[in-house]
Amino acid sequence: MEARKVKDAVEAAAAKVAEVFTDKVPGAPSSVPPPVDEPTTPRDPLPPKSEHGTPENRTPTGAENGAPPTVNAQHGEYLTTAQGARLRDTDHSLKAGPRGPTLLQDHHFREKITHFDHERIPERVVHARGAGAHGVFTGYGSATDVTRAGFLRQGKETPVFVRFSTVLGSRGSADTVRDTRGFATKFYTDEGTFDLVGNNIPVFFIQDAIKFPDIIHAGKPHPDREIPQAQSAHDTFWDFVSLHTEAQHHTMWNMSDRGIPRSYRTMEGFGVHTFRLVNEAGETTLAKFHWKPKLGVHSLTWEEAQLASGVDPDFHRRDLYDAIEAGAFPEWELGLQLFPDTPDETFAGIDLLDPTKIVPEELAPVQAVGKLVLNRVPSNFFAETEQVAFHLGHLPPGIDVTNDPLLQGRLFSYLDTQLTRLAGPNFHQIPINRPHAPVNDMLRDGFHQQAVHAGVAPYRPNSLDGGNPFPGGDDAFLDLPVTVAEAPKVRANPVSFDDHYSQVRLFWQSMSPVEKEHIVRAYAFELGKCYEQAIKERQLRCLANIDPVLCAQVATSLGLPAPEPTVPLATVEPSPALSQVGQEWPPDGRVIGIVVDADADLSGVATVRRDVFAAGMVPLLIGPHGGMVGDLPVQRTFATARSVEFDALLLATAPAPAPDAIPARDDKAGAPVAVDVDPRVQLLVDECWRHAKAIGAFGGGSDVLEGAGLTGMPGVVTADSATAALTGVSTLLASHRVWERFPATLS
Ligand code: HDE
Repeated sequence: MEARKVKDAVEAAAAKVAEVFTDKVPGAPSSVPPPVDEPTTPRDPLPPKSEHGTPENRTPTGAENGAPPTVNAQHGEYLTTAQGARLRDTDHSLKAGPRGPTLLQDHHFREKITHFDHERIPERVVHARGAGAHGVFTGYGSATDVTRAGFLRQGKETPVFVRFSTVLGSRGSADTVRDTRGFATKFYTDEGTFDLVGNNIPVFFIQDAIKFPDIIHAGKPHPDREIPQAQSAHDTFWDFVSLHTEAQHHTMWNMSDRGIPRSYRTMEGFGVHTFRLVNEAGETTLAKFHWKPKLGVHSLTWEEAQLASGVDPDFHRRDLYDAIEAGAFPEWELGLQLFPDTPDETFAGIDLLDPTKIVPEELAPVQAVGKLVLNRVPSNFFAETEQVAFHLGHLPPGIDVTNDPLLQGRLFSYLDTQLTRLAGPNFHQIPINRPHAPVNDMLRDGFHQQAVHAGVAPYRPNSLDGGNPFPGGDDAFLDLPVTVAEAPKVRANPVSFDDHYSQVRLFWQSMSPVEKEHIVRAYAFELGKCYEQAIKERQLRCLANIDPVLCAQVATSLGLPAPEPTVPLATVEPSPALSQVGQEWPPDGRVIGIVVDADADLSGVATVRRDVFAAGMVPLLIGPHGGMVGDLPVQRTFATARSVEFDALLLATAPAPAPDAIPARDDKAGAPVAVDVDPRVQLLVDECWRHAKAIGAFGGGSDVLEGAGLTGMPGVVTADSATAALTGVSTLLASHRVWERFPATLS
């Protein structure tokens, strides 16, 4: 039959069905016309949000057999099956009559549902919750004396993909829980991919990888009821860390403000282990990797973290992407602490193979060797952030491993875990994992093989493929001929690993009074959530070995006696670099909430808005309703705004309560107290005050602060002009918070 006739026949059949069944049989094809704005013929797709693309693909895609390279769907005109056949209808399954059963022969139905049924892959066993971004790394050239790694050469630019994560929570858990954060970076270097798989905390809970299942089983939800989600505040976690006391150092970092970062952009990153660098001359140096955020280290308050978990569980993810889209590209410097490669692998008495120890920066300064800028949001979460696969064994020439027993175990685990998670050995061919260096391996076949390999001799030696490929060459990775001590096989740690308390005390002693208060409260909260008395008492015994004041404070909060130390308290030299209080930082990407309504000085607001943008910050106007106030767009309303998303608050008005506003409180007689400012704005001010944020007001906004009794208080600016109010608030923002507002009884 000619094409035209087939088409006519199909249309006639469809008309017949419609004529027979429409409006006569319940469930018959609808005669209701589609909504007017649904396009009925192909048209150009909406422009993409920004120019996105996956890293350049250097490995075969299958294009060599004449097929177009695999690209994202939903660009073309017509819907097709996975086989490229055009589809006429994707809204109704093929049935024996409109009320009949679905026919097994409906390939499109089966293909669509089957694919959907298999959309999910196992989430990561740890670090399941994460957010990624693309960027570029530029070397400073300052590391060329110690490593031959080409990506660290001066001015060399290398594309990167970074994934930040929490550790304990499931994929859908909240971002702001108290936890360690992952900071994993994939450098697509010309010499092969380098994965720096670090955390925002420089030490780890365990000294030997064989304990990893134990700490993770203890931290994950209880196996019977699967609660609590993404929390360490429960019995099994504290049971383990109080028994396995090498975990105490990492645990205190978690209890400090480092456990609740303000943003991924304000986190430090650490490679944790000591690595071995090799230069062109073959000389080796031991090194620890550090990421230093341009915006400084900054954390949430515990109350903010809890609020954010409810009002915006995607708080960190949103912050990262909003900042990139606003052009406030997150930046870090990569730094190295360098140590001579001596046979005992220690520095200043610190065992460099012990991953529960830091080397204070005051003893070994962090030397900047390059800059990382994140400048592109992924196009597709699953394809990139979910499928990215990191591995410590992905090392370029010039960087090698040490015998740290935690690192050694990780070298096994990361490859192993991808085999299940990404379903087979070819995960390196997934676009986000493809190296940018040319690949010429002899790996063949396996599930999900994407490459169409040419040649007949994927083995060595061979003569059939001309002997190719040949190993070696000047640029090849060299396994360093490091001497391995002649020693008996044992299941044991070096004696130097036995000190579990001195560096915890060093961390505690390095904190400012405010940070110490926060640590005490975190222990009090977490242990207060435990049920077992024996666990609380055991953890108090650990705290007694760290610091008697800390122990006494936590004990009081738990209503238990403070025990005596069982080991002598270490004498330590505090490391000021560990505190996040006392420095000033640039305001890039900080968010200023501005409360407006029609009565505000709108030209002043417009000026402030422009100046906030000009300073590289983000203004968000908070109005009584959506849409516009005057000529100004409102981004948040009194109903949608919550204090956590603002780093500082500016009040341009004193908005009257909405007619249905619930009075803030009753007087003793039960009569509502007169409320003359919208209670939601009062709540905003109250929370910003409690969370030690800068608050400014001009025009009518000053009345709100006056009414709240805040005029003249620390970190509160009332000014005649909008510009003066902004200047005052911006100055305060540089220190991140108005620290003196927190009570500080500890020194
Ligand atoms: Fe991991 N870790 N880890 N880890 N880790 C994983 O690998 C593991 C450790 C870290 O965004 C898993 O691909 C063992 C330290 C990050 O995709 C798994 C041990 C540090 C990420 C694994 C450790 C990390 C992971 C799960 C003890 C900081 C997220 C999924 C020896 C230096 C990477 C995956 C991403 C992920 C094993 C300890 C950082 C199971 C056995 C120490 C940032 O392979």
